[in-house]
Amino acid sequence: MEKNSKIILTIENEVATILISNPSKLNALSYSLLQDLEKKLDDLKQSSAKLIIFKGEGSKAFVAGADIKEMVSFTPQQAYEYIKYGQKVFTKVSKLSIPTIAVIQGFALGGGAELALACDFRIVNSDALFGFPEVQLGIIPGFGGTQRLTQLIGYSKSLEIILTSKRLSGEEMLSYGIANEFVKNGESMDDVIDKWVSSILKAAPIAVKMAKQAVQASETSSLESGLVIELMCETVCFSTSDCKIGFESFLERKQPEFKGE
Ligand code: DAK
Repeated sequence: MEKNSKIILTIENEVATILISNPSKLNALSYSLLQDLEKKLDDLKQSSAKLIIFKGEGSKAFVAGADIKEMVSFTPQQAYEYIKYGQKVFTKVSKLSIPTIAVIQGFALGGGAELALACDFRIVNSDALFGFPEVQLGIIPGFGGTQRLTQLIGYSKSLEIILTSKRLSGEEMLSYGIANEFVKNGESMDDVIDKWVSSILKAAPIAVKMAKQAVQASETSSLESGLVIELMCETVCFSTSDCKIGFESFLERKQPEFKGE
């Protein structure tokens, strides 16, 4: 493990965990922390990980936003560069070829909410508090929040959350369609995560990547182009050994053991 790194990457049983570890500032994101995050994302490309979990250190916060102390003295030019860089890193998160899950306990505010939105799935507990305080600071969400939240839940609900700076509880995140799963009091977050992990790891790895790529194409393509991308992704799947294994296992009534090729 690197000394003084605030982004801790571990890989175990094909599952990578990225821990944002800046607890004295409720895991706030500084510029150097974003650089470290980008480096860890690049390292992951060479790894055997099939799924990535993003977590914040401690139970009080996932990430309480961009580091306000750092931003306070930014000139407009520095703000522009910082936003561009933050958008680039979060786009890297969203474009990872393998599935990503944000586990939210405590605050996910501003840049923290945006990091969670750059992930594919959000699992939250009853302590989760999600929101965009930016307009109360005289700014707007700058790391993709205005776009990703709107793509996820639609114009009016997204604008409501951004203009009112309301904090959504875990249960409300579920009802707004922001969370995929709400872990009730008394339920184990680890058990819920294990369930997600084991069902995704059971699937054919190349099919998982192709499915993610095809679904993502729907956000940026016309239906016509999206269907072409789906066709190409499906054709890739049909060329894999795992496709044969999947079909044969079904016909032989046994569990497939995929090889990832
Ligand atoms: N930045 C820096 N430090 C933070 C922080 C943050 N976002 N959030 C918390 N901390 C620090 C606090 O300053 C405090 O440090 P010390 O005073 O102990 O040194 C420590 O974490 C513990 O926080 P509190 O004492 O405040 O803890 P409480 O439980 O009382 O309150 C809180 C928790 C999350 C409600 C509160 O800390 C809070 O309101 N924090 C700020 C949340 C926030 O506004 N987040 C959004 C930040 S804006 C852009 C770039 C990016 C973006 C936009 C534009 N440009 C370059 C222009 C994105 C913007 C954001 O994310």
